[in-house]
Amino acid sequence: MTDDWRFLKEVYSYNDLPNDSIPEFIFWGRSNVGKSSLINLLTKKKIAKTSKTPGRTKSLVFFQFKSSFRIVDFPGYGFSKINKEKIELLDDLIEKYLTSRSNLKELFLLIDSRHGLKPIDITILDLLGNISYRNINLIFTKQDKLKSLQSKKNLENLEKELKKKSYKKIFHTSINDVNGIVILKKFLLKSLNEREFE
Ligand SMILES: Nc1nc2c(ncn2[C@@H]2O[C@H](COP(=O)(O)OP(=O)(O)OP(=O)(O)O)[C@@H](O)[C@H]2O)c(=O)[nH]1
Ligand SMILES: [Mg+2]
Repeated sequence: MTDDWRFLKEVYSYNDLPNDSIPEFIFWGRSNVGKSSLINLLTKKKIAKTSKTPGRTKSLVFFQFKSSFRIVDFPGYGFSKINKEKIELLDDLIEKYLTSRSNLKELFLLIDSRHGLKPIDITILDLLGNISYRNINLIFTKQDKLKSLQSKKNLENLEKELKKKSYKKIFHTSINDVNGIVILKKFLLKSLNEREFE
C-alpha cells in the first residue's frame, strides 16, 4: 500500500542517522541518473524530490515502509552546486555510513544506460571494494532512451567490462517499464524475507 510508505527524515550528520536496526537499502549513483525517480516508482508515490537539473538530492533522505525497512536516497556524485565544505561533510557521512551501518542490506549503484560507466563510477566501485563492501548491485536506468541497436551493443560491452568489477546483480529500469520495477521489488523482498509491499 502506498500509504504504508512515509518520508522519515533527511540526514546531514552521522549522529542524526536513525538509531535502530531496521534494514536499509541505498540508491546511489551520478547526479541525474534517476535515483529519486526510481524510488518514486518503487513506492508508487511521489515521495522523493526529482529534478531535470542535476544535484537535487543534497542529503541522505530516508523513506520507510511500515516498520519493516527503509530506502535511502543518496546525494548524486559527479556534480554539485553545494559548497566544498558541505561536500566534504557529506563525503565523511557517506563513508562512515558505508563502513559502519550494520543494518545496510544492499546498495544499488545506478548507471545511466546511455552514458555507461564513467570514470567517477569506477572510482566509487573501487572505493566500495577498498572498504570491502560486498552487497553492491547495479541498475542501468533510462532504458527507454536507449534507441539504436548500437547503444544496446554498447550496453553489452559495458556489462562485459563490468565483469572485472565485483557486484552481485544487474537490473534494468525505465520510467515506463513496470517489469523492471517488479523484478527489483522481488529482489528487495527476497533479501528481507518479506512477502509483499505494493
Ligand atoms: N526518460 C527517462 N527519464 C528519466 C528516467 N528516470 C529518471 N528520469 C529523469 O531524469 C531526471 C533526473 O531524475 P532524478 O530522479 O531527479 O535523478 P537523481 O539521480 O535523483 O538526481 P540527483 O538528486 O540530482 O542526484 C528527471 O528529469 C527524471 O524525470 C527514465 O527511466 N527515463
Ligand atoms: Mg535525487
